[in-house]
Amino acid sequence: MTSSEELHKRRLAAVAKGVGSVIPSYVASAGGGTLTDVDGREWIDFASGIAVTNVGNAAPRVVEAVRAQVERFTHTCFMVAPYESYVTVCEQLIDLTPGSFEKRAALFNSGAEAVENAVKIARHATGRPAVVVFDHAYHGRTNLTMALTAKNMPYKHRFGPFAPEVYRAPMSYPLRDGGLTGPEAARRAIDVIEKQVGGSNVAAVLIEPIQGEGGFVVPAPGFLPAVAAWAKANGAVFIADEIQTGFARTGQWFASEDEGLEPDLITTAKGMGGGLPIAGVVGRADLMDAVHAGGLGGTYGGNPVACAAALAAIETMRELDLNAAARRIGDTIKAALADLDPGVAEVRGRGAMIAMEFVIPGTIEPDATRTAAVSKACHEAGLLTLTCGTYGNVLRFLPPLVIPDEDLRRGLDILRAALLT
Ligand code: PLZ
Repeated sequence: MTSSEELHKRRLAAVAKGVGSVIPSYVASAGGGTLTDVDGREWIDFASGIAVTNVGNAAPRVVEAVRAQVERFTHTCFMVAPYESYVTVCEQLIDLTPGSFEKRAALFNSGAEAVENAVKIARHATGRPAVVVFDHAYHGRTNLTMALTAKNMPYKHRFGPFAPEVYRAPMSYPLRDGGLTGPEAARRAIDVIEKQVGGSNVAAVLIEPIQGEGGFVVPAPGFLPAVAAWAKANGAVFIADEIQTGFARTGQWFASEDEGLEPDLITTAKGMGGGLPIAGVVGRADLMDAVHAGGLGGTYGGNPVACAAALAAIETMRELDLNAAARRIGDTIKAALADLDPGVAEVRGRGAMIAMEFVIPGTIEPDATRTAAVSKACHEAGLLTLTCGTYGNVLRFLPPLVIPDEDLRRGLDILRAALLT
């Protein structure tokens, strides 16, 4: 097999520099808890391809469903000649998402595309222009979703001008907002919205129930319900971006469930497809059906191979009770990191979406240097970890939900050793 070093040389001459990679190794195969690179080195997977392979890589049911579908047909375009699996995936989205009201769903290819479509639907249904997003938010890299995303480097730098009518409100970030309660933080955000945007101009309030790229920020209890209630009272569509949190990642089908939220619309992607690209928007039928026929779509949205994979992934989550698995993984990680070092301000998250935030000891000043050093030490010892956060000072753990206990514990041993470096 060609070595990683050789492949890297070829890559430098062929792949645009703007596309980065976390590790310098090239993958040969991957399973439920580990990746093996072309040099035969094994990596414990605490990344899941950024919260995608919740059911593991090459999950048996997904492989079988994809193989069977590819043999039948690979693409007709649902807008041209429809097929059953698209309808079934929409039915599953309707069943699995919170909200007892009548729902409809539509399928797309990527998270960013789902977010763009949710905004299109909200604007169309309300006839209003403004979209409210939050500090530290991440919603994608397309033009509209760059505008919705908070962080300049690397996502937005010199890529403007951005789409208009996007307004940013302060987030509830318990470690960094002086300990505001959820309702207090919501009041602060609502003040900004009312004074700077005006309730009657707001088409949608868009928020990640637990922020992903922004630093695994878990808002204080009561924040999300208060923001959702404000949206409802003001005729704005409340959209939960569950692209990273969804599909059993946080120990529930959707993180919104933890605070009893019933978002008007939910965006999904990542874990939904068991590794194949598929995304969805699901929510209130009156909003979804407000759009004229032909107003939503795309060549590949809900591609039959991706739909087959999604149905197999959902079946796997049900059969293996991956919600319970996510909660167990979270408990194990939190227990392993309980005796904190003074440079770790917080271990937070829910289910198998856990992170630690590094600060200069005795302060809450972000320590991105130490975060990068610990992450690098993990990589050198064969543990694949990711960083995140507005300040680059958060190390996050997103293992596949099927990770064998032994791999999880080996990974945590590596992490604990890396913390000593
Ligand atoms: N919304 C909440 O987490 C994708 C981005 C990685 P796409 N997060 C990983 C990167 O650096 O590009 C994400 C997300 C939330 C939307 C998205 C966008 O999903 O499938 O990457 O378009």
